[in-house]
Amino acid sequence: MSGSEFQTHLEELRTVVEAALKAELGRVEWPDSLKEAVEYSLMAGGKRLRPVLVLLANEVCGGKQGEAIEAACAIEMIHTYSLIHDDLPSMDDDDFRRGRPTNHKVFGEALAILAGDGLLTQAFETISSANADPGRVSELVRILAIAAGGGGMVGGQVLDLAATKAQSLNSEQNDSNRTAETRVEQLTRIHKMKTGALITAALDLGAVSACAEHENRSRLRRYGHCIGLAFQIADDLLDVTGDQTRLGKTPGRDADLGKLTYPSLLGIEPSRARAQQLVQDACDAVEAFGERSVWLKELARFIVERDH
Ligand code: GRG
Repeated sequence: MSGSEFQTHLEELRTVVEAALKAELGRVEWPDSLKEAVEYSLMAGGKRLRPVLVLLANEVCGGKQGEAIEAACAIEMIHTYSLIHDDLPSMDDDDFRRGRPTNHKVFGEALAILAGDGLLTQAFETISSANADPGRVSELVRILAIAAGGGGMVGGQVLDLAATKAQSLNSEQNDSNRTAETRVEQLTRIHKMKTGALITAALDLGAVSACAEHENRSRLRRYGHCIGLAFQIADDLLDVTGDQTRLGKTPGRDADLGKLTYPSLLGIEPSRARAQQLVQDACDAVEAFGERSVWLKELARFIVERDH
């Protein structure tokens, strides 16, 4: 399979996701202002990585796309809500996202918070109408809730905010008690929760949609764990080396906010090497799927080679 075949397949899956998200938004009866604010962020492009992972995991387990599409939409809704809230002045305070001004810059803070809330709750309505038997639907809901909640993304965000605050206090006091290795461990824990939990859940949702057996679910979760961390390292590297036009957001924010990042702790080249090793581990995790694992392997490589 060539790189262009992979890009074509990726584009096909993104088109399916875009159409399904648009249809979901079309169904809701919300105040116009809320719908406009939600549509502004949800339909602003983005790589659609998480829903594509749901569809690829479903595909590799021999499932039908129609049984995974609600889970794919739901996870993208959760992801978009997290970006809207993350950009708020009380969090990362960012002005630019997905190539346009952030939600609160256009609609104001109150509506941006409510747009996030609307997306979070809609995600659960959407996933609960998945085309599956009730036992499987409840498992899908459970996977998404655990990954998005306090033990996953929300908890990771809390730890990240606390670490950023501590980091700025420590640097003021020139506290060098903690070793780089301890900080890398701390950073890895934060990212496993903040970014990794949702990425791993995407794989599991796809597998459950396809009624995958226990071993295949474990393989996909292992793959998700590796690409989740690789994704975060790549994101940190892009913040140092990326270009605003391609990124669609402001580079250099991590340094401005005094955030712990892999390049600041390990250096640029060792961070790249770590990401490459994780990609290799991810590919090994799905080796047992044989030929069918090809798209997942390509996606793992794309995650670290991307420029946005
Ligand atoms: C506010 C509850 C709450 C959580 C926020 C994930 C997160 C938690 C915030 C995002 C902050 C951030 C920029 C993290 C770096 C990794 C990341 C999730 C990048 C954005 O995801 P992409 O690159 O974005 O998949 P697109 O726009 O392509 O969907």
